[in-house]
Amino acid sequence: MSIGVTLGHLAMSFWRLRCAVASRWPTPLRRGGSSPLHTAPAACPDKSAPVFTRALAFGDRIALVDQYGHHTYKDLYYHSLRLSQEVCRLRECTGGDLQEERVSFLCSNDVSYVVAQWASWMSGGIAVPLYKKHPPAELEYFIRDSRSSVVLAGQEYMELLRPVVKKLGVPLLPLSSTVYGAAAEEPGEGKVWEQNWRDRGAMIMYTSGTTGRPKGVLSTHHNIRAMVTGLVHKWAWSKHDVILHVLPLHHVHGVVNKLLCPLWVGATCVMLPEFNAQLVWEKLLGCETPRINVFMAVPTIYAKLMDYYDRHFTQPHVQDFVRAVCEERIRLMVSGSAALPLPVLEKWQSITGHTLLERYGMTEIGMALSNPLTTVRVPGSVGTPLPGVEVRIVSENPKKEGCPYVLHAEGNEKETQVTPGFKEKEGELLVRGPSVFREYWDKPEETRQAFTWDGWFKTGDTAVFKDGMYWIRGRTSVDIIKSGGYKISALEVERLLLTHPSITDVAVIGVPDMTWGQRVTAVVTLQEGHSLSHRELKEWARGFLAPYAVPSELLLVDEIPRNQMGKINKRDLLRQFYPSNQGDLRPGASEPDSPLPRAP
Ligand code: MLC
Ligand code: AMP
Repeated sequence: MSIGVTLGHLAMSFWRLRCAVASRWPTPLRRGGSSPLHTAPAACPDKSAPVFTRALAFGDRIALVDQYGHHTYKDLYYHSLRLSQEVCRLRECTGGDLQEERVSFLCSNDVSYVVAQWASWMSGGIAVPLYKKHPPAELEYFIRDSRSSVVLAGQEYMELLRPVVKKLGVPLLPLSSTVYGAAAEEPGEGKVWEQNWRDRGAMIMYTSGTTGRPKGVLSTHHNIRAMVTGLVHKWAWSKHDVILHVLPLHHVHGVVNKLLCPLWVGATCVMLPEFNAQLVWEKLLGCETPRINVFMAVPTIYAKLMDYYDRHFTQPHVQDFVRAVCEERIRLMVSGSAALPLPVLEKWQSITGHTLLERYGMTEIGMALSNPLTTVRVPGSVGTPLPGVEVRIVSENPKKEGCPYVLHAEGNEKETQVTPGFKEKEGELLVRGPSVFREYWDKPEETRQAFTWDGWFKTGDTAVFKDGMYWIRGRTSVDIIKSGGYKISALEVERLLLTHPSITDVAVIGVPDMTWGQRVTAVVTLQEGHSLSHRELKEWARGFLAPYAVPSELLLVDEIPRNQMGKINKRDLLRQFYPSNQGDLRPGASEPDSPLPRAP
């Protein structure tokens, strides 16, 4: 969205700033302060039970603040229970248990999302969150691939979804309008949750791989519980916390770190419909209650917030105010999902007084590594393993016999042991632990290949252990691009571009970029006599790809150089076209020439 601000907006911003100065702030929750965790008695004794089983214990506390108002834990619970009953009626499921049928849902970032997620779980289904910015062809793929038996939708997405579900023959159930506003009524007798949740599938989130279409990452309730409780412990979440939520809700960062963690402890989640720099600053600095004291985002969002700051907070007294408010009120600011550039960390530090806490994670494993909450955070590093997480750094064993990999270092929350002779030696990061996913949905072979013979998940990230911390050096594959915190398969974009009638050959590369992390750039050759502008390419590609995967740059060339095997060396390509811009293609990412499908 546009961040150009009218004079009226500016006046409003300053009115809000003044209001914030004048108000008395509550006792600040200081960074590093550790308040006791709220341990509500779980209404369900099962140690893997989902978050909604704790909701009634938090009763009238405010769980969510969105564009529609304030929603208590009780409201969320009862609205979800009603919806789960509707789902079960629709599916005619005996005993009110869908037995892991998939429930896709498309909702905005507001109360409807939480109700749809909880209702999926209450009815015994696996939740499959969809994203509004995916074009219909993508939505169709996710619903079909997950073999969803029902699709739930917020009122605003009914029109978009109707033709998709009609084609697939899947029932579409709209969320009732009462979900958004009215306080929920207690429906009849109480419900006892007797399921054995542990190994039950909870959620499928789609992620891009180097080959093939996106894969559904299936995590169990036990996995999700481990992700949540690890973070709750490490970052000292408490019921007094108030987080500002601005991320999409079809990825682990937005779903687990920013939504399920606060709901687990009885805290409050203030949710914006989407990221907007001006609104974020207003929420962080304003005098509305509940007051935000936790913020998490991808590096691109911090870059965009700083851009807004540079353009609008130019006066010294405003800058002093911004820093004072952030230091006083906010206890934790986290960055993740992509490498945090040092200049972003440093500038954010000078603007707000906060050293961003950088952590590392992945859809398949939740969060694995984190800088500390209370002791020194090391810029550029991603810290040490979270509770319950074990990691290894390894490289391929050149010898034919014995273990297929050589161990450089192995660690857990408490310590890391380095193999003698392997000090500070980079290798692939492996992860093991209760948060590691169950399977790629319907893809047993891909699942098998994603793990080592002895059960460690292969992240595909290059890492090193140095100075007591882990450092991520980049992807082992150049065909995975991270842009705006989204993972994009270069090969998938190439496959699509090759279907364009004017394109004969293509290489998609991730060009380092301070705001986006990497820019998706298409290097293309055209049919003789054809022309193609970037605008035309974007318009065409938007019909098939999510906005973040649409190439943000187009380079037309006469020929794309290939080696004798017919492969393109993308690192060479990057060097050729961007000779002064390779700093972020980090050393050590040992990518051989990447295979590229030939033009048909
Ligand atoms: C959007 N645009 C891009 C782009 N994305 N251009 C280049 N590169 C990109 N990646 C363009 C659009 O086409 C549009 O152009 C304009 O920017 C505005 O689009 P938008 O969608 O409104 O963008 P904006 O809201 O500014 O989005 C930026 C963002 C968003 C950073 C808020 O990308 C975002 O929410 N990222 C978070 C992703 C995330 O949650 N990742 C976590 C994955 S989990 P035009 O021409 O139409 O104006 C994970 C594990 C872990 O990674 O560790 O957490
Ligand atoms: P996704 O597959 O979308 O969940 O993205 C996971 C990927 O994001 C990881 O495999 C890393 O490549 C990247 N990532 C997440 N956090 C960080 C970080 N702090 N630094 C560098 N890369 C990160």
